[in-house]
Amino acid sequence: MFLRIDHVGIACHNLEEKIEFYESTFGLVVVSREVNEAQGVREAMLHVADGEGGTSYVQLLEPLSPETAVGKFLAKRGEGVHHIGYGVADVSKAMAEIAAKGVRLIDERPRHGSMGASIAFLHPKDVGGVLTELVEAPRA
Ligand code: V0V
Ligand code: CO
Repeated sequence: MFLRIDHVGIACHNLEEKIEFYESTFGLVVVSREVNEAQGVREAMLHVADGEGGTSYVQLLEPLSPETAVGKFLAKRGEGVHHIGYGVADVSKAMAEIAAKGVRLIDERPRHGSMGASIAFLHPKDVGGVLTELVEAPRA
């Protein structure tokens, strides 16, 4: 079902500081910066590697306010890994297949994600405590 790990989402208080850390420590390069009002985040995608199944990134996430998903996460747990995003060929099809196995979908239909992707989240309580995102990259 999954083509690759598309990205690992990491919650942080200060996006610019974290970008600087990932650039200077690991030599990663920012390929996209966006504000996603619907998801309540300011985010950056840093390129990690290109594989057979596509490209993998680190996604750094700063909340737009304390009431957002990432804002609440930071208050409860502090900075760290927030979610795993898996690449899929068809997000609607993957949602239907996964829902049929009894895993709760947070999103009833796909949402707009980073760099033109279609995304959907699965509830962490049904995935062993891991917030899980499905990512369908736009057609090249
Ligand atoms: C919350 N919980 C988590 C979690 N966030 N567990 C694992 N990983 C996380 N990231 C746990 C939390 O500890 C609670 O467990 C329980 O879920 C309910 O959490 P809550 O703080 O009361 O918050 P809720 O229920 O209001 O919201 C939680 C959910 C929410 C997961 C439903 O964060 C959500 O809808 N997330 C999906 C959207 C999102 O995260 N967007 C930001 C990334 P206990 O304490 O009761 O045991 S946007 C993105 O990735 C983009 C744009 C992209 O990739 O392109
Ligand atoms: Co994400």
